[in-house]
Amino acid sequence: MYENPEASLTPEEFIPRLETKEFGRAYHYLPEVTSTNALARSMADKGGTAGTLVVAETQTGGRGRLGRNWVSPPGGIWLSLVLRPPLAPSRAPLQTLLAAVALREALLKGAGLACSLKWPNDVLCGRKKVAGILTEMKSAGENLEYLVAGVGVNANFPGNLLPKPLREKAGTLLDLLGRPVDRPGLLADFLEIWEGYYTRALQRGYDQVLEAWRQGSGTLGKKIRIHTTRGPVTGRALDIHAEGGLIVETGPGILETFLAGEVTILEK
Ligand code: BT5
Repeated sequence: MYENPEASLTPEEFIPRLETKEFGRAYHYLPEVTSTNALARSMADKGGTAGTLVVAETQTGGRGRLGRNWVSPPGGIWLSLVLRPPLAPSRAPLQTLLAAVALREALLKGAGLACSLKWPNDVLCGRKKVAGILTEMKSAGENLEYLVAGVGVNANFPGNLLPKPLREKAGTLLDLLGRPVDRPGLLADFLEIWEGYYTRALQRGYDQVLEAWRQGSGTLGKKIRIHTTRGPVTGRALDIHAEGGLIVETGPGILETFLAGEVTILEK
């Protein structure tokens, strides 16, 4: 059994590191939970404030998009943050990009890893996915009541704890670095950078997020296949749209914007 030698994410070890104003200030740490997103949503339903953070050491029913499963052994960073941005529900995908940009920056700062972003919600190091984001929301008509941003980072566990079929595509920070990362420090940095992007986006709009996403992207410029509800479509990923969709040239001079879907990159 792999023993984890580094600091834990208990409030005692984490809170002294936190320098945010709101993000993570209501901190709920659990050794085990079904899904931090499910718990954060129920807290938000009961009035949980913006910035409420749920972190678990392990999840027994971690969720990906579209009902998929997220494998969450101990040693990862499994978190969900409650947000209440003044944003039309149709623009909620921007919050996924915003969290991805902040996580990429935190990984560079805290672990020295230059990762790339894969639309819409993946963080890759090399060709392996080390983190994923699941943004869920509750809206009341034209208004967003709350949004729960769930982030899973494969931090301090070896990749062989993941099921075999996942190992080719999934990586962990421990395997990449050959040593554990400082999880409380990385989480505190991430929240600080995330809050910075979030606050600026609310004040001045999302241009800075889109620009940082373009710079960190490993998707733009590539030939891709996008799996959508109407089947697979092939083309070249050209740009990110102002509301977070992916603009793809699907034929000579034909540009289509996709708001959701699963992307496979077809070239190196
Ligand atoms: C995601 O979904 O990438 C979103 C993952 C969000 C997880 C966090 S953990 C904290 C919070 N609470 C939750 O319950 N969820 C969030 P998607 O793009 O659908 O990718 C899911 C797919 O990634 C699965 O179908 C697997 O193929 C693969 N996968 C599962 N576990 C993985 C892992 N630990 N690392 C890399 N890939 C994984």
